[in-house]
Amino acid sequence: MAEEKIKAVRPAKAKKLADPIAASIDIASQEMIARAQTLGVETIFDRAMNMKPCNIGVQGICCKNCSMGPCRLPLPKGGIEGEDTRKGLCGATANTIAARNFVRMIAAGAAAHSDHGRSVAEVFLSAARKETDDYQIKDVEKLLAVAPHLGVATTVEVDGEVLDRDIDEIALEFAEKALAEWGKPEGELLYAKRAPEALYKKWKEAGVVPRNIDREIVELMHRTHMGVDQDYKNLMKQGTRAAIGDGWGGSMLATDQQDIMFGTPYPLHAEANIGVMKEDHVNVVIHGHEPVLSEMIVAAAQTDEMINYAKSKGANGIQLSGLCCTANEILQRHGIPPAGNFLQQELVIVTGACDAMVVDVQCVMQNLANVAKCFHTKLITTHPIAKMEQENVIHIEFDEHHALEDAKRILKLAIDNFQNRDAEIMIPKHKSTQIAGFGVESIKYHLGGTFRGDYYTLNDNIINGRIRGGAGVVGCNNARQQHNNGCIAMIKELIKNDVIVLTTGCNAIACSTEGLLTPESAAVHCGAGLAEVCDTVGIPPVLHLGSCVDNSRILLALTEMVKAGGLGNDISELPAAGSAPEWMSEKAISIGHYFVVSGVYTVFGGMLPTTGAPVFQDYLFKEFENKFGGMWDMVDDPIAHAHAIIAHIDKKRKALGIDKARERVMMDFAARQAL
Ligand code: SF4
Ligand code: MSK
Repeated sequence: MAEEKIKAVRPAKAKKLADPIAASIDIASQEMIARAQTLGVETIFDRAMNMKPCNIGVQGICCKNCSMGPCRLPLPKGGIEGEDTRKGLCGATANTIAARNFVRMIAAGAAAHSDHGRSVAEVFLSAARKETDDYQIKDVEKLLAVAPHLGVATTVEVDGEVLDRDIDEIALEFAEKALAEWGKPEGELLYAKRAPEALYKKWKEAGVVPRNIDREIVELMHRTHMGVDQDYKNLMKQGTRAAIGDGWGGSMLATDQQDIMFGTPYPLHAEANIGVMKEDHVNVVIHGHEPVLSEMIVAAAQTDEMINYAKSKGANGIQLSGLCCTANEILQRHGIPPAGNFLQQELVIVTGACDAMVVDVQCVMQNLANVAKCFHTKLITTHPIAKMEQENVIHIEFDEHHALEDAKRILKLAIDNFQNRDAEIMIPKHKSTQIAGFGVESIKYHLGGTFRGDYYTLNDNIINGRIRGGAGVVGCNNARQQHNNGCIAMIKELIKNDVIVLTTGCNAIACSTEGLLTPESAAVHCGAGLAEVCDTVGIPPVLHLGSCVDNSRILLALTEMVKAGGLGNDISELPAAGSAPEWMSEKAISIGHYFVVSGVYTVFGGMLPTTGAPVFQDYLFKEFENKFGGMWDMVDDPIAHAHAIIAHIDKKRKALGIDKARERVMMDFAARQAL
């Protein structure tokens, strides 16, 4: 019985429990937190009550890069007066320690995104070589669009005549060149030239164009080893190079190759939140980041073989749902609903209806195994680099050469487990609807029109003041903050002030559960100008652009805005900003930094690990603006956070001379048609 299993993992000592309402603004999550507590199942929300973060670590000034430490350099009470004499045993200053820690976060984040990208590139190469039948080149148009960026010709000259080149040949050359971007011995990251010319020039002059994706990460690890680079500015220079290698390299290549193999997302309708699970179906929840396996699970779950097998076991079908960015990947391309974001992963199991949770890489909490132990849930790891030590975890290693077979094996395990449900099922009723699946291409279509084929209409609406500016709001949840509150309160304030939002990751899922991803939400939450544009073109005020690696779509959307004209020559001139109100992962730091060095003012909520080294922090928050036009900032309060962004947008509007919005006119039919 579930109760006996629960007793086996219940902490011996009574601990403080989280207040469900203070822990999350989402009602479904509140219900599941309360249920977990009733059953004695510990979740992250309770653990956050009992373990406080280290006050020195949180400020970024603890060094453990050698065994003479850890050396901790707390800020003196009342701050630093005069010279900062703090140093570690080796003499490392607070600036050096904080910078080393910061760039190691960039290294880890860039490595996570880029290693994901490499896995995709390897599968892409298998597909291009036709070593597998399970993956194909699905989106030829996208392949033809991106191939020239890797120097792959799409036409061939025969006897003076220009002919289309064979698609298989293009795919193979693209696959080989893409994979080489991770470790080629010379040259520079080819995609860097996709940035606006003015930005590429700034990078070139500053010497930060990546040589290849891996090398910059390895060099960061070298330079942060004890006794190597001890100049915070020089450390940040290499951090910049690695971050560009992520955003404009590993992540962008991941997005492109996923689109080519699985299809470029276009707007579609879906549901969201834990309430998407179905009591009478086999519930399979897919969690992590890499879509190569989840694409196969989606395909397998739609086969008659699997559906009939589920029915033979007494279920009415198979209900797939997702968590974190794997959720975003299968949502964007198939309309599979997300069951939740990062902080909801344990709660999905607490329903008692999760027959299997299938995980790949990143953002997967180890405590899932302990929660799964309390119920009948099979927890299945699938990636050779991401296993769990707990005995109840099943490892089924996924191989792209027999991907569909692996996916069916996993699904069968889940279906067989349907009859083993042993706890009362409690699926929250709360779910919402959303329009997801936006991307650079679909924004162009919605706002630019098929014929115009650029972002001019978006720019025009910014110039005329209906849209004040844009914000890329991305990132995680953080158990040190109320779940989803930072994201939602901040975004509502932005759209109320006519700032259109592009979102990805767990922030996008928060928006979906809150109903902000529907065109109808514009009339409820937006200022008059943004509401008018959303109503006219039929888009939500918050556009879901995908997963964490798809932040590259935001970079390219900003680049398209620059190209469309009227808003300056570089991303840094746009009335735009970046934000991660509830960040927690090292990947968020890498994303934040590639936004900054692409010219975007980027604000993080919570705490940045820079506060213990004020000189270093000033370098990031102020001096960086002189280099690439973007800079870091930290504002925890969501409303103040939104207003920091709005103030920046207004500053940029003024610099462009568009601060006095054109006189509003009631739009007649012809004007609407033109829009
Ligand atoms: Fe301490 Fe220096 Fe070793 Fe860091 S590298 S732990 S500051 S002695
Ligand atoms: S999943 S990195 S918690 S966004 Fe991409 Fe969510 Fe952050 Fe993981």
